[in-house]
Amino acid sequence: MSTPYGQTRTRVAARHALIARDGHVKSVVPGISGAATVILINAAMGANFAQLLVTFETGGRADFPATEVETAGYFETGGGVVRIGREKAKCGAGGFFFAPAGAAWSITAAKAGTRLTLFQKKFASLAGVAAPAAIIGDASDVKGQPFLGDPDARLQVLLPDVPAFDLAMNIFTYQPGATLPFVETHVMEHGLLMLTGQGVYRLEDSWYPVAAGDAIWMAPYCPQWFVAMGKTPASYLYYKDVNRAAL
Ligand code: UGY
Ligand code: MN
Repeated sequence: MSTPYGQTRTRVAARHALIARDGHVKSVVPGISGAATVILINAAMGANFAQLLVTFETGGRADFPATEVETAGYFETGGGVVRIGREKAKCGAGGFFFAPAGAAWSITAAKAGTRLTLFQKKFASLAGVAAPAAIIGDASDVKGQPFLGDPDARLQVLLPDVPAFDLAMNIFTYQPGATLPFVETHVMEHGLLMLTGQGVYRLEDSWYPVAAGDAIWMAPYCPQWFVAMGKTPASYLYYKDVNRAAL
């Protein structure tokens, strides 16, 4: 059933947001052409990063110059050719990449209908640690590990979990009925895209029914919890800032 006229599940609060597909409005983003781009989360919302959803047409492309911004990307559907500096590889659905700050990157030969999520932030370097290198990979090569011992809630950590990286991009997959084991409250910020299935997300003191296609922003210290519901597994892709000093 379509959303009743004049209504939406979208809610933008001061420290969290749920963005349902029905409210998407395109932006023109320099560097992206032949695509519909929606800036789902950014500083205008209160976030310290940006989350973009790019849906390519045939011949669409992305060309980003080398700047202080780093980008993690995930192909939900379709695919294309990813170039980061001298690295080049074809990505299909489930493909992902990390373009470090200081490296130009592009996507060409995107298949029509390709859905790509981008997470972008300004890189925070760490004294004495070499900056992270470019990565192009595929989520099917990353084994899901039981989350805090629960085999029904599995986490795929797509980028190396080492101090050089100041961001993480993970996929969390829950069997129906599985939950985050407790209400997390942490300094790390999240941007999230529901990939499959459905469930209920607790954000601060509100509980939201969520399903594939929904995006969520959680500010630092936003209390958060999830339960997967329905008859199929629920999964989400998410961003997290990591590995930097408290002060
Ligand atoms: O990595 C995390 O903080 C993750 N457990 N949070 C979440 O799924 N909301
Ligand atoms: Mn969390």
